Amino acid sequence: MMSIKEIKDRILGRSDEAAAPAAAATAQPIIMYSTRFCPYCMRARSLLQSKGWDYEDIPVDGDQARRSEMMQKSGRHTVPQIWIGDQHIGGCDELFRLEAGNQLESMVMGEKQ
Ligand SMILES: N[C@@H](CCC(=O)N[C@@H](CS)C(=O)NCC(=O)O)C(=O)O
Repeated sequence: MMSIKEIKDRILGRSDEAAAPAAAATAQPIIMYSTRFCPYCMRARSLLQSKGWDYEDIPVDGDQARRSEMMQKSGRHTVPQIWIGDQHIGGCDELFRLEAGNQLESMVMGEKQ
């Protein structure tokens, strides 16, 4: 049975070794700038975790330098902002669009985009 902490961690999209199984490495690295409580970030995190993929989550909550870096790299100001390899794919909506179009896995697991 899951502990209250594990249930909370799941809901909040946190992952630690106790709460989540080890994630698998991907051919293309996945990077996501996010904030902890943004619902779009939580949805994106949840999709990536459901795939079992390892990804780098860069928190920008209260970190203006990181947020500026995200804005400069993406040209956008909302979170999340996600990259697969060198390719900026956008936010949560775009991530789910790729999944719905069966393109996400091949981008993540492909050698080149
Ligand atoms: N369509 C975007 C929506 C993202 C979004 O609106 N994120 C909110 C946080 S939940 C945000 O960054 N708001 C700050 C702003 O609009 O400047 C996506 O799918 O990622």
